[in-house]
Amino acid sequence: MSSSVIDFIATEARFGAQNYAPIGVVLSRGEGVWVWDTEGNRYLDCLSAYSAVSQGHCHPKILAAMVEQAHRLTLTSRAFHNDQLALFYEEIAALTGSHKVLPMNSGAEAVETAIKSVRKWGYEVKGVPDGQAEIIVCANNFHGRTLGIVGFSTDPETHGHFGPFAPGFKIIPFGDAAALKKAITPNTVAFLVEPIQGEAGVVIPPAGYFTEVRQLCTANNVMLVLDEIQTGLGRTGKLLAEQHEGIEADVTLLGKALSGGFYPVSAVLSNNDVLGTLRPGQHGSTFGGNPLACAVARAAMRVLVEEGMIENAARQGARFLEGLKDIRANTIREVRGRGLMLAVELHPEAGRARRYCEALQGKGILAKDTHEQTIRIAPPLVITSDQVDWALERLASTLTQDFS
Ligand code: IF1
Repeated sequence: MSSSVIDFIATEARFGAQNYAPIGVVLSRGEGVWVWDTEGNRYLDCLSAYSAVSQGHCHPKILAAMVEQAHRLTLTSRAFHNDQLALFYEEIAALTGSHKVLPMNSGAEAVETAIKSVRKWGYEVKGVPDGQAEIIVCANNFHGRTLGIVGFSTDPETHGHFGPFAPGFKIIPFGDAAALKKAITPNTVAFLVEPIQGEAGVVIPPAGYFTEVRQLCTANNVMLVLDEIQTGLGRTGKLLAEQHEGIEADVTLLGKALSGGFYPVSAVLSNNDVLGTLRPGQHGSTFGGNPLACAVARAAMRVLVEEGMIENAARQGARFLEGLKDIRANTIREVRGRGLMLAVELHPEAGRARRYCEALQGKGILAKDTHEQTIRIAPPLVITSDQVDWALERLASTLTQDFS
């Protein structure tokens, strides 16, 4: 590594909390599917900032919208109206078929907002005794890093030594509708779940699972809250992952690509009166729904649709998945994916996925491992067939490499 790269990394090590262990690359520029490091080396980004840069790095139309709005008005607080929020509401509601919207900033804030809202709905509409609301979640979930959320994580790395935690959460296996049926009680207000478990390693539930989940939630007056913060906005080849299952959530959470990677923007979307239970002064955020966030999100949603990124994700995702499945390598235990949300799980004896990610970096691909044995593959939704084939060549040569 040249001295400038080591300086950046050494300085981060000197001053920064060590809550990440990044791959050894210092990025300085991004455009579309490509990013460049400070040495001028080019990489195909197969992480997309965990699906926040789905529209491609530095999308010119989102940038233009951000600059134009930044010259005019960035933040007013919600103490006053602004001329972007209503337009954002109209456009996100039309796009997703939602009736009520609550804008926040990070994904975790959207999740926390949903938890507060469904509890409030439980007490004030469903009639659950105060303080006894139960929310069902799945093992191996990932919904963010706030204290409330890590309290119902099953990953010791995520919740270890952060207690004590809030009560009122039940954990069941993902993909098991019978377990959900058994866990529901009269005090259950919601089932919070990812349509596909991302951090767990792109875990796709059995066909028909969400049809049963939808029926169980409806029959028991339980709100189905789908965390589409990673799966949403085209990542799986449809606008929302729920569409693969032909169901509709009661509450949908969006984040990440809602801003195309330009700005933290998240939203809680509801098709019923869950959000209607909130009264002025009962929830809020300094930056939630600010004009800059709304202008950026409007442009991010517009280019996603107008430039056919969702359809491209379906097309290129199918190509990518087939190409990964064609790789003959005894290191591969399983290849999984839907749209451009893909993962390669390695056999334990193949060694840690991190080593393969480091080898991929040397071949011009940036990918991230998850839970030791799995390599996630999630390029921007603008990827072309040639770029998919380019990436597959390098993945094949890396995965057939013997790291013993
Ligand atoms: C990190 C993971 C992915 C999410 C889902 C809510 C959130 C996330 C389904 C919270 C965020 C990020 C967080 C980031 C890495 C990344 C991640 F590895 F942590 F688990 F994508 F899989 N729901 N995921 O995936 O959104 O508050 O971050 O805006 O914490 O390292 P956020």
